[in-house]
Amino acid sequence: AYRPPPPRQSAEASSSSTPLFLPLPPLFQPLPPPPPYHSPTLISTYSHSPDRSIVHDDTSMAYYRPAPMGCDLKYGFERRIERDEEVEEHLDGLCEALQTVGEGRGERKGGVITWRGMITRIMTAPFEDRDGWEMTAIALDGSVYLEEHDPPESKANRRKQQSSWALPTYMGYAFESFSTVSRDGEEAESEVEGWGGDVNTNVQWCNVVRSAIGEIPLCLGGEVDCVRAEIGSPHPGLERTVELKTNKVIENERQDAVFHKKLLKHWAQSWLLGVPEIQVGFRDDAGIVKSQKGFETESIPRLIASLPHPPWSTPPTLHFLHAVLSLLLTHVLPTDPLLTHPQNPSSDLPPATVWRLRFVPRKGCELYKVGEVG
Ligand code: 0WD
Ligand code: CA
Repeated sequence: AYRPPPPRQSAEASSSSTPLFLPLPPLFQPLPPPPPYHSPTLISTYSHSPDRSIVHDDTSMAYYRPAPMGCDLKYGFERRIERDEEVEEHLDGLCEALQTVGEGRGERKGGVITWRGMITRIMTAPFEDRDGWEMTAIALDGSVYLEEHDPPESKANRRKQQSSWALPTYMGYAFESFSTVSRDGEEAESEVEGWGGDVNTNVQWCNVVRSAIGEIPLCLGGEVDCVRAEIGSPHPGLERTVELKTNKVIENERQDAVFHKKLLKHWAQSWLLGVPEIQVGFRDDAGIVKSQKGFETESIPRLIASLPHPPWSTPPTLHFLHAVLSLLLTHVLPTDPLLTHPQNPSSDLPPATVWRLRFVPRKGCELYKVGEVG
């Protein structure tokens, strides 16, 4: 049986409540049929420009065009421009997008509004045995808003590792550049075949969808890499979106097993937003693309199930996602200041309660109050 963890000795301890605990579901035993994930409906898109400003259109949408075999993913490394990660954007872009969509066409009340990446983390948690995470949840206007919580220690750790990760991370972006043509369609002037233009990680194209897990409404925003459509044509719909990934070339069984494990995150990420196709570029240590392979998002779980020792399956991920979101709706939603004080003019609303959702690998999720804002 599970015993609650000892009280935390953090700065938050004084204002925090006793954690509620949700254990992981069994991973390799039969489970009842999981709650279905409803196929997502597109409700809005927006674009981050090179200076990170937001425009509510498809300016930053890119068109898929296979990268030339043998392209060098180190190309342009010195010229890269990186988003300033010190700027915490919270759910700004997503909330702005929801304000621009008409009444009734946005989120459904009584659900969760967040980045797709947060839901990917919750879903894949049952099979995650290394990296924990923390998120912040706040109820407002009938929905639970969920965002990443980056504790100072993890931020410091990441900064330490950043220089050693700079090149491999860059190679992912370079593969995107080699695999796409930008909106204006002009092939970037370059001495290298297929280059779609220098990397600027400020530039992103985001799609906002409405969906549900079982009866729980979800509203998700996520970055989409590109679409399969004629250059210059409008958004062809989620059915023609493509996710791009890079991976080291697979030369032995161990690397094959690592890739199959990684496919869980790739599958969940694309599945959540309704992206049907994942193109993986396999590179050598020097960053040269040696092969490419396309995966149909929908068939990845079958591919995994056909392995002699499947490293993951979907039922635990869907059960756990539903359980975590139910926990949020049960405990966080009733602390909505608009719900408890509906007649208050918005100017003097009582403060909103801030909750923390914390995942401990191999154990489960804790939910506890950390304070108030507003
Ligand atoms: O501030 C933060 N810590 C976060 C910001 C965490 C997660 C997301 N974001 C922002 C992103 O910048 C984006 O505007 O939220 C928006 C939507 O993100 P998402 O689609 O939910 O993110 P995720 O599914 O985790 O990642 C999608 C892509 C990544 O591509 P790969 O192929 O590696 O999965 O978004 C990019 C990255 O290219 N990305 C980020 N870009 C800048 N800052 C970040 C980040 N922190 N996280 C992912
Ligand atoms: Ca990608």
